[in-house]
Amino acid sequence: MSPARTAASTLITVAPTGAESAKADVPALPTTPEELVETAIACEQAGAALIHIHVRDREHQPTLEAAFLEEAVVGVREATDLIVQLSTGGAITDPLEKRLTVLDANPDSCSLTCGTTNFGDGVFLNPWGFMVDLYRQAQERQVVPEFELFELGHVHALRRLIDECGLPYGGKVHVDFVTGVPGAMPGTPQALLAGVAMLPPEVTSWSATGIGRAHLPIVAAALSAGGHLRVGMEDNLMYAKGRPVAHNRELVARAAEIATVMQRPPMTTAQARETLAIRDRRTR
Ligand code: KMH
Ligand code: ZN
Repeated sequence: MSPARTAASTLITVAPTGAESAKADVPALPTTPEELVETAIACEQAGAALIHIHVRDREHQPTLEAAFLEEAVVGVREATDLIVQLSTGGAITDPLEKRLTVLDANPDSCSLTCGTTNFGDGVFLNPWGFMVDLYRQAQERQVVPEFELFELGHVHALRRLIDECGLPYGGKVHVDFVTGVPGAMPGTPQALLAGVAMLPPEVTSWSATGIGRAHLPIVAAALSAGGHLRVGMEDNLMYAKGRPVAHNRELVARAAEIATVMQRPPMTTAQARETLAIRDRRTR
């Protein structure tokens, strides 16, 4: 995509929970429906416009069961104007068939990872057939995908996906670089910029996140290069050296502050909905 299309404001996504950390180890992780909604409200007030959701069951374990997903979508949608994005990645142990059922919960957006990748000691599976099935389902249901890119090869796979399946619902193509996962693309400005340079011209916006200690360098690099931001406890549990994150709001507020200093203040939810061409499913 061309630098001329750099946005004047910053889309801040919050990914508050993820599937990897245990509530027992990280009590501040929002895992109940009440905690998720409280987090969503606080993060919207702090500058987030999109929430990337993984849900937990009553034992705080990651789940893709429909009732929990629907409860989260309805709860956040009723309480905020955030774009509600459900993870279709789930946990690395989730079967592909189960991950394909996520769109039944009627989200505004869904993640769509553009290929298989190392994921720490495990493997995050995203075979081509799964990507195509999920993409076609999103197109049919008018759900806007966020293409997750963990590897430079995923950028090339996105090219193939667009060639084979066309554009998403709404015509906008938004991608998110997930950098710093052990074994995947490193969380460095150099790797991020290499990915940005490879983006197909159909891409209309991109964001980036850095896992763990890559968090702040990637915030700075993405803002400098005209990108948007994803922050949250799915990706980073430390606010600073020796100081755990107490609430997702802190990460959103800091990202909003840095973006404002960089003259690209946080996007409103209305601007974000327009930027990503989100179909309005709000009921309030
Ligand atoms: N939890 C990871 C295995 C996504 O949400 O789509 C996958 C992930 C990506 O978090
Ligand atoms: Zn996720």
